[in-house]
Amino acid sequence: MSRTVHVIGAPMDYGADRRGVDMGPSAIRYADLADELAAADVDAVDAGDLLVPRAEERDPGDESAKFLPEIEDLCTRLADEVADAIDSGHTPLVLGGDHAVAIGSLAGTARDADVGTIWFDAHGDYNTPETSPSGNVHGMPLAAALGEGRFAAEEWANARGLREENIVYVGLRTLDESERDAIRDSDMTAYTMRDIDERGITAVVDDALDTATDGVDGIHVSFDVDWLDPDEAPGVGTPVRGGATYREAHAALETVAERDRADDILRSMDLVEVNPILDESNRTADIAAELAASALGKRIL
Ligand code: 5AB
Ligand code: MN
Ligand code: MN
Ligand code: MN
Repeated sequence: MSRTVHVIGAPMDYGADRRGVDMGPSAIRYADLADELAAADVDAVDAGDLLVPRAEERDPGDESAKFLPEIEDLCTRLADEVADAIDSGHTPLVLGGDHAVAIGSLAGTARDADVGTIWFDAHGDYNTPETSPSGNVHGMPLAAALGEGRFAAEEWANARGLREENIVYVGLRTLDESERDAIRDSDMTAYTMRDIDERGITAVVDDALDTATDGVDGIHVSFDVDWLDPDEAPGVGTPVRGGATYREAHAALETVAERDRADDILRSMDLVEVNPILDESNRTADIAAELAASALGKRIL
């Protein structure tokens, strides 16, 4: 039976300091996402973009978690749409927007199910309003989903069925001090770039899949394009050197697709942090569109 992918644009930049990431969904569609999905042999329904009021019309408010009420509004609607798509037997593909949109994706995908996640990112995204050095919520989505710190009181942000022991980072390469301690104290699993250097990307992702899928109904793949090396993907707001190569990124997601073919594990996915304003001729969006296809089963042969 063929898969139906439900594409949802979440053109939000409230969670990041840099304007432009709100144009991510357009850039990824412009990069022939539809053709890429067709090449992956899936049916795709494009549900269009969620409506997001311009950040210029709003006040950032609380400096420790900027635009949190606006983020709540968007993420609540996104969570409903993700949950509805899954109820209809579809696979939601959320196009960001900054990574704060994952609060909505996770809340939706883990509303009525036990869920694990693989977090492809240079960053840990595990700050709370109490620990964040920036107040930017795109550095907080995992803490929000797990109800850490002040997020305990933000029920909309908590992903009910998300299990900490099924959360796996792949390819971390920079953490804030407090994040490092919190990740060490948590039940999450973290593979850094160093693990990829030593063991190769497919072995690391295979282990990540074992952990993420253990005892759950399925997994959410959250893909922050700053996981890629900035030479490959320059269109991001928070670049960090030493990231995944073009082939490592494809191989990582092909490994996810291979497991999915065997065990039907892929429940939902984000592609976030594409900033076409900082990009070189839509290069980062091109890769993002291609990577969606790799995750959803596009094969060479
Ligand atoms: B991204 C930083 N840890 O909290 C913070 O791009 C960066 O979603 C967050 O991974 C990067 O501001 C968030 C310094
Ligand atoms: Mn991120
Ligand atoms: Mn990141
Ligand atoms: Mn970023």
